[in-house]
Amino acid sequence: MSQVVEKSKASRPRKPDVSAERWLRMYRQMARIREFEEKVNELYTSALMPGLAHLYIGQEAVAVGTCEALRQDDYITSTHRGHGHCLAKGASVDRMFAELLGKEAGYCRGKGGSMHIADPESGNLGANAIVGGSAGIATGAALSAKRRGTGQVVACFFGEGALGQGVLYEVMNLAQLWKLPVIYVCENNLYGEYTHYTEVAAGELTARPKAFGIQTDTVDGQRVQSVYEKMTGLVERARDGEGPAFLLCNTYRYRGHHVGDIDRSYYRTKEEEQEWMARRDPLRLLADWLIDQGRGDQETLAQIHTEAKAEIEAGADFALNAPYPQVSEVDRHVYA
Ligand SMILES: Cc1ncc(C[n+]2csc(CCOP(=O)(O)OP(=O)(O)O)c2C)c(N)n1
Repeated sequence: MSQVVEKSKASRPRKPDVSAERWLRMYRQMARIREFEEKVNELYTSALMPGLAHLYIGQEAVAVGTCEALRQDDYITSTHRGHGHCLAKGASVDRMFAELLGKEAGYCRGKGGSMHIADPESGNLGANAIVGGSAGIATGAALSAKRRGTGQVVACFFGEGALGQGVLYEVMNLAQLWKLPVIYVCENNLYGEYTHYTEVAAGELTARPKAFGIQTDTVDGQRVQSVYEKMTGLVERARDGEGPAFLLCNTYRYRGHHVGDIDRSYYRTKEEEQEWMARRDPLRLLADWLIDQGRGDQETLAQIHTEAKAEIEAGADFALNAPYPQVSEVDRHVYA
């Protein structure tokens, strides 16, 4: 048995050999998420969308780098800031917009909204409005995959704010004891609502999973290459039965905590925002690298953006023109 593990470790490539086509696909996915979120903001500010949304703009590389390293039948769990995770795992733009606009064609027939998008077909076990709430679901799914022997891996997304929730420590403990195939993907975008994380989290964030002996790594969450490469290794390791991992992704949300959080001057400066957007933009960083490496050119990248924008516009039009559910089914599919 140990020989098998040794062999798999030895043959595991340090860096995946990634084709230009694959990097361009990641660029496309990030562009789709960016355009989707811009459209959500537009719909909200035009009073066409009910409820609120927590935009993922700025963090695209984390969702895309993670989901690209997964198989179609692997699972993810998501958060209140979940549109990027859902799209990266394969959700349909049409059905997502329909859900956000309360239409029958939505993932929850229009009854869940932005924070309740689940898509079993693409392995998305659901967004979750409860901070830290998906950690138990992700770890349970990993236990199930292990017991069924399917080789599936689970990526559990959460913000650094979720490290204030006790459930994370309960599940990390069991995941390590039982060597479950789950990767805890912590997106540190510096703020939980309107508070810098250093005001509420004592010590190092990575000291927490390390205390359980969990394999822990930190990456630049603005570089999709780093997220993808690190995730690929962690996923292979989990699939080989070597247990859970924790990946801290350092990132930044460009916009407010939610679409209504416009004046942010009381908790962060404009200079800070501009610095991240100008120097640390995930799309820009990948574009520059692709061009530098001769794996893409301006024209191709511009074309990808145009196509992404057209797809998003068509999806929003579909949803705006789609029917609402019948009034008679107001309490159907509603469990609580
Ligand atoms: C259990 C729980 N407590 C409080 C909230 C209110 N709340 C919503 S989002 C949020 C901040 C979460 O910060 P973080 O986990 O870092 O994610 P981010 O919003 O930065 O993506 C809070 C406190 C909640 N939804 N659930």
